[in-house]
Order: sequence, then C-alpha cells, then structure tokens
Amino acid sequence: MVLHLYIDWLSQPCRAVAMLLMDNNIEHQVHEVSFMKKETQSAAYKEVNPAGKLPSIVDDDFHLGESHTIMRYLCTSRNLPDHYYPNDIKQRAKVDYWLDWHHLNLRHGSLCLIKANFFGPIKQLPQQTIDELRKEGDNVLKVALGFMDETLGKNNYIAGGNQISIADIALICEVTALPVAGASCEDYPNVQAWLKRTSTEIKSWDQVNMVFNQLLASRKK
Ligand SMILES: N[C@@H](CCC(=O)N[C@@H](CS)C(=O)NCC(=O)O)C(=O)O
Repeated sequence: MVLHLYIDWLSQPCRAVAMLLMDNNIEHQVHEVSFMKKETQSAAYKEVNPAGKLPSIVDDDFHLGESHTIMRYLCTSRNLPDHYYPNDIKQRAKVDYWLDWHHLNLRHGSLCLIKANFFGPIKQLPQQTIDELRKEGDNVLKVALGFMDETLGKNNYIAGGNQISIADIALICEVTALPVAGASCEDYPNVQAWLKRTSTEIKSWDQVNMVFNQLLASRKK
C-alpha cells in the first residue's frame, strides 16, 4: 500500500522528510495540513497523529510522527543507501548525535526567533515575551551555528563521512528557515559552504522548497 505523508510545506521537519522520500523515489501520497490554520489540532488530524504535530506518515496501518524517527524508519524499512543512516554502529551514533543535538540547539534557537519575529506580530505577543524569546534565540543560535561551523571546518558533512546523511537533511532544512527567524548564517563560512554543497546534492531541493521560497519572496517585498 502507498505510504501517506502528512505535511505543511512551510515546516522544516516536514520538508526534511519529503526530501528523503522524493530523493529515493519512495511512492507516497501527500496530505497537506496547515499548522497556521491550526488544522493540526483538528479531531481528524489527531486520528492520524494524536500529538497534533507535523510531519506524520501512515505506512499500511502504522502511524508515525517525529521527523527524525520517520527518517530513521524510512532508511531501515526501505533499505535506503547506507550513507543516509549508516549501519556501522559508530557512524550511526554520529548521525544520531546530530539529530538529537538539533532539537535543543539549532532548532530551539531558530524557533525562539521565529516565534518572536514572525509569529510575534501576527499573534500580537506581549513585547516582554518577544524580548525574552529574542534573547534566548540569539544566544542559543550563536552557539549552535558556531559549533556547526567549527565541525564543518573539519568535515564536509555534519556527521562526518563522505556523503549526505539524514542529519544533514534535518539541519539544512532548519538553516533555510533562518531568514523567517530574522537571522542568517552569513557569519559562518563553513555552514554556508555546506549549505551550498549539500543543497545541490538533494535532487528534490527546489521542488520541496517551492512553497517555502514563495513565502520568503513575499516577505522581501
Ligand atoms: N520534533 C518534531 C517537531 C514537529 C513540529 O514542531 N511541527 C510543527 C510544524 S514545524 C507543528 O506541527 N506544529 C503544529 C502545532 O503545534 O499545532 C519533529 O521533528 O517532527
């Protein structure tokens, strides 16, 4: 049976899962769910994912959320090329390290700034909340991007190795969201070089980012 993918193209974790599926020609049916319209909180969507979060997949009758978990599941269930999620225990642990690191570092910093600078005005958040989110986001992001830059000064790929892994895919989608957060990676040359190199290796890059790029373009006007 075809795999069902529930996504919002604006979401970083959703785009990461879509890239892995599309680059590996895994047949799937897309169901668009808008988190901005709070469709993630509907009773119908909670039947798919009780946590009310995107992305989710349904594979036969198996329901799964959390982008990193979904990507690991796809790598093992579809026997994807080893470089995405290596069989070697130590190389795999490195990929897991960066996936775990992602949530409380790069993503945490990026989300604080997205909440402050993108959703702050839309949701009319109190100025004190915006200021606190900005302070936390700026501090966390500076350390996170600095650490990535140092690592990418030594390795071409974030978890080492000589080909892209699912850790690169998760992190690169987060880095592309920085303009929405009012941030950038321009002070981090190794991150920029990695972004350029890795994005050209992801075949579905333009297709998956199309809707998100339209949002970025509309904000520049
Ligand atoms: N740790 C989760 C994060 C998922 C997440 O935060 N998804 C957001 C979109 S980027 C969402 O579904 N928000 C909807 C909501 O909270 O109602 C993952 O990697 O999948």
